[in-house]
Amino acid sequence: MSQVSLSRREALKLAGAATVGGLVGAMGQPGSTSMVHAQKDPAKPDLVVFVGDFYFEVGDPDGKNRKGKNAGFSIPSGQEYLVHFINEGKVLHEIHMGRKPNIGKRQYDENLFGGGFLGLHLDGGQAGYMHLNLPASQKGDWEVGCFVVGHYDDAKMHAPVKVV
Ligand SMILES: [Cu+2]
Repeated sequence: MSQVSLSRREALKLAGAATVGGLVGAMGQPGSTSMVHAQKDPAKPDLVVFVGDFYFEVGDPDGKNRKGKNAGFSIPSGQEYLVHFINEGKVLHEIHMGRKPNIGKRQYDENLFGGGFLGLHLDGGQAGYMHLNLPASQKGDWEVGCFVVGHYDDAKMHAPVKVV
């Protein structure tokens, strides 16, 4: 009897080691299809937003099929949503989301993210991801805007965002 339980424990131990080994193996191969991501795969963003001088514009990942400069976009609530922002412009831009723009403070008085996260800064040519999971309480009309001095007010660098 004790012989049987020992064998069973040994078998479980071996199975556990195999699982851990498998995970380490997958994590150790950046770029491979088996790479383990925390959540979403950056190679498959839900939305691509091109940022430029001075606009936000949705398009296909290859840059085609543009939806119009500062035409805006929607973000579904209640689910993970990965947005790839690509600054194709020459200068630094900020990506803030909220409403009630406050030019003096260079941020939105009402922040879509609740205030803990103000925005993403991308130098010309840089790209970054925002991994969102907005609660249903944030449904409604918002805005994306850039608060680099002169961009929001003078260059009108802002676009409507609808959380649905
Ligand atoms: Cu800007």
